[in-house]
Amino acid sequence: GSDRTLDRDCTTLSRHVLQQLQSFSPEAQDLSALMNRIALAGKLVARRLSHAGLMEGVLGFTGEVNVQGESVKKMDVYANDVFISVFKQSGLVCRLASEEMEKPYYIPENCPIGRYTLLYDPIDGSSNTDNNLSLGSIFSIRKQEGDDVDETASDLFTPGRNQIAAGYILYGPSTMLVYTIGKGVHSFTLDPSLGEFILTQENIKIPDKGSVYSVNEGNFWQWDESIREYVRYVHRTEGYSARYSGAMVSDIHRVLLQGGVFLYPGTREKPEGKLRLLYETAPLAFVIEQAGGRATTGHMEILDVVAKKLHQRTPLIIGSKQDVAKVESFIQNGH
Ligand code: P6P
Repeated sequence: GSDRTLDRDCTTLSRHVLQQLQSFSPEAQDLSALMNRIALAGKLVARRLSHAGLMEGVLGFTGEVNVQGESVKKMDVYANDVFISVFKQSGLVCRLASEEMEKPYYIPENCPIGRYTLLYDPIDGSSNTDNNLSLGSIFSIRKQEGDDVDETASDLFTPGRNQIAAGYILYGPSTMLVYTIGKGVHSFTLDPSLGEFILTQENIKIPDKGSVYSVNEGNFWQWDESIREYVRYVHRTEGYSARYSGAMVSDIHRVLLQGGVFLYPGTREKPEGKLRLLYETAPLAFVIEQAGGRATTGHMEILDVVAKKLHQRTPLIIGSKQDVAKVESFIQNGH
């Protein structure tokens, strides 16, 4: 009846977090407030993206190159600043680390009491901005250990299992937010008329096996032979489809819902691959593991990898248990 849908429409993200934790402890309130801030950042980015083609200065490049040597799009800069502004007022976060910043951004008024660190990729797949294709933001929240007075952020160099929250925002035909705080994976859809993310699906479970493999086959000759052998295997095996969008948030969201596997393997030129551990592969691994899937470098679980540098890369094989195991079997036994 209407009260059920009304109840669902009132299941906002912040309320859902408190429901998940069945607690109103200070930590639970913190987490609820943090997720509410992520939602606000997502709304601000979504709004900008929906006007991208209509406003001056949104599309295209800034003419700069970021710390990764990649040309910076105006949307990258805008989205990066959105997260900083949103978390500045939060009082909760002392540091923000992102793909767009060489060093973490410290919020002095929140430090050192700021109990949390936000690690994020503000716009993942920014090459899709100018052609109106889907893209995403990826976030990871960790507790701050110690007061990091030397600003080395070395307390971040611990396994991804230490994340307390992680997820992504998918800017697609609708804007969705998918998150976990270690109690399953839940999705919310932005209702622009309400300006709220409304609960769409609780406790999402990834199928144990899927029919989609998602990898950039343009890199075929850059890969190890074992990855080429895996791709030859799916080419000759009935029932596999290739899907690759250029924005892994979209590709991994599809894998979460339909099953299958997304890969970004190492290449000759980049043996550790292209994706970043702390704010890309680790948060996505947390989500997929919580949904019953797996995420590995090919040799170890992503969530066990300990970063030595802020922008450390890892190869990524992520998705349904059986599909990830199939890729591993080629890497580990060469068949
Ligand atoms: P390639 C986007 O830049 C990104 O980080 C992922 O979202 C995407 O899957 C991948 O890189 C695309 O990289 O080398 O396949 O074009």
